[in-house]
Amino acid sequence: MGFLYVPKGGDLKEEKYMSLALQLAKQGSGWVNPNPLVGAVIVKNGRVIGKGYHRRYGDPHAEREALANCLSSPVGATLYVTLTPCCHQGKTPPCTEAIIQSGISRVVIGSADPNPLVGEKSLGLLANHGIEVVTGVLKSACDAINQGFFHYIQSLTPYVVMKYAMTMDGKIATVTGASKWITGEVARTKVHEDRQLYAAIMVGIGTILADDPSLTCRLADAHQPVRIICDSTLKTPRKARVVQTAKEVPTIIATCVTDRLRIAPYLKSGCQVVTLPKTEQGVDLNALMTYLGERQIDSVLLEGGQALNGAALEAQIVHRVQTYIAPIIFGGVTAKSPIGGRGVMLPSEAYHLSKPTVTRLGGDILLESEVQYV
Ligand code: AOF
Ligand code: ZN
Repeated sequence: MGFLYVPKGGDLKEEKYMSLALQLAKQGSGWVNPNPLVGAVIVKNGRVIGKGYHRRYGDPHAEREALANCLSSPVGATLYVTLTPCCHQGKTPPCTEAIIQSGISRVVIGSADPNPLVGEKSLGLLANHGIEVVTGVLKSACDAINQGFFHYIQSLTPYVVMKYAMTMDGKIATVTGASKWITGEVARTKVHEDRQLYAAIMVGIGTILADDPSLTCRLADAHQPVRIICDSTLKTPRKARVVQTAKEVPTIIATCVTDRLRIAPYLKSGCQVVTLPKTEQGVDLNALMTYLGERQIDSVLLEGGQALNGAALEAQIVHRVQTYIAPIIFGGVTAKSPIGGRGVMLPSEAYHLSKPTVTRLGGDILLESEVQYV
């Protein structure tokens, strides 16, 4: 039996169940990294008999959860799953094995899993056992929730989202450096909610010195991302909030300093310090991304100021930009704009961004787009 490829605008019934699987998948947000978000629904005779999702890193996969939750026998049922079921032995046994053993006769898939251990192998395995396989149902929506995973599993470096809030005249602070607040409450709440979706939040030393932020997600029961501070000359004050709370929330200081005596007090406070090569702009950000990838940090929310944002774009580590725009104007020649660095010389040399989306958040606007490096 072969695979069927469902083009855009497919079967509405199939999409309804996939949509339910997608909603389930999202419930794992923030807890599954560096694994993908995955949801599964088992349907028999037009009734949902089992639901499941990947809850936490290391926990059973969505398919096994859905099978374990089945209210009646899954023999002859259809499994709707947002990502290709795995066929490898990871922290958990292969899902294809569980599916084959369960007697499920049809598997409907959303996204393809780019994990080299999975790929299309699972499709063949299922088909060889007489299971009908359909792929690509609600593919774009299923892909959208795992952009970070797709990038990480192929490059083994984190997916980086650069986020900043600016006025309508493109300023991130006034001429005095004051920046609280630019956007309104609705947008700021979204930023807090979003923080828990990432494995890490990253800022530069400039932000630590100017704002002394705590960089936590203040929602109840939220997953706390690792905090990363790019501080090439190790100027982070020992009294900074991030240092004071380093025993509660993991904190990595990325520096170019090698002097153990200077590093020791930070280690004592509970910070982790990584010494990396230096570039013209400070810490070598590509080396930092490789290091973070090795530590299984699959996604980073870059909440940098002008300097770090500029360096990050120049190092080509940024994959997506989130620009919050507030309908206010600061003016002032020296008031900062979001991206520093050298900048480009000609409009034709601009960084290009694609697939923009616009969301209204209270009185503000969120413009998001993917960076295209040439
Ligand atoms: C699935 N269903 O719910 C998830 C999948 O180390 P493990 O065992 O957790 O395996 C991780 C890999 O399995 C991950 O990189 C991705 O390819 C796949 N995740 N697959 O069938 C799931 N979370
Ligand atoms: Zn699996």
